[in-house]
Amino acid sequence: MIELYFTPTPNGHKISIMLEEIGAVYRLIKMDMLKGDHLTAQYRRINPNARLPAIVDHDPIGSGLPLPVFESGAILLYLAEKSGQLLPVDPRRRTQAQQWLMWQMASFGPMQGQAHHFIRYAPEGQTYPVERYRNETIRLLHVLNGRLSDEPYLAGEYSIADIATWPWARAVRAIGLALDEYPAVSRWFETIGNRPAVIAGTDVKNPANLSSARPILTDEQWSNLFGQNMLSAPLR
Ligand SMILES: N[C@@H](CCC(=O)N[C@@H](CS)C(=O)NCC(=O)O)C(=O)O
Repeated sequence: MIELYFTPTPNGHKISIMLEEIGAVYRLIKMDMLKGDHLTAQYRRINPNARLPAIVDHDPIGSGLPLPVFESGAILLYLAEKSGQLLPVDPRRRTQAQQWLMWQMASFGPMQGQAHHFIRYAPEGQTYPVERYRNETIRLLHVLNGRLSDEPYLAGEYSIADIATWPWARAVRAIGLALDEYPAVSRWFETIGNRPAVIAGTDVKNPANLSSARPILTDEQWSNLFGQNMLSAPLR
């Protein structure tokens, strides 16, 4: 059995989709970031970086003690290796899947994540970071559209690279961008969105908030999301 420490964000949905795709037996543990569930000493033993998602596999690859895994890209690679699914066998395709997974983890997710932060959460009026990260997200959507104009999926066949990227493509609407302007992305987005495992991993069990409205947070909620000064505290 796998425990999934989860919040319904793009990074969380990568893993709920993957677990549904491979037919894993899992228990979803809902974490409330606004309450600081991810900052507790108990959770930081699973993910010392105090971010979501993370998993604990109680029947791990290679047997032995329960295995915690954090970083959504590492979790996808782990589950692909364990299940023997969704990472191409062909070495060229496998490298492409890993390459696009790293692209999502290093660029499409983090740059867009900063765009969400400055557009929806940070004090208003900061035009430089808003433009910087929105433009970078637009540039990355063009990169994605180029790749998907040449191939049906990022590694030619459906893989963990698509699972990592799809929830972030879905999230662009919350920062005022539309996929219609990227025809190859739109085609790919719709095809993947119709997969039963993707529907089960997202809208049915764990709906995301894709609204572009600015959330109103209390000081405590803000501190739990962005303050993070307790990270310097020792584990108890
Ligand atoms: N690179 C990490 C990013 C994880 C991440 O930033 N998760 C967000 C939720 S999507 C989070 O935990 N935010 C809480 C915070 O920043 O305190 C991954 O892909 O797992």
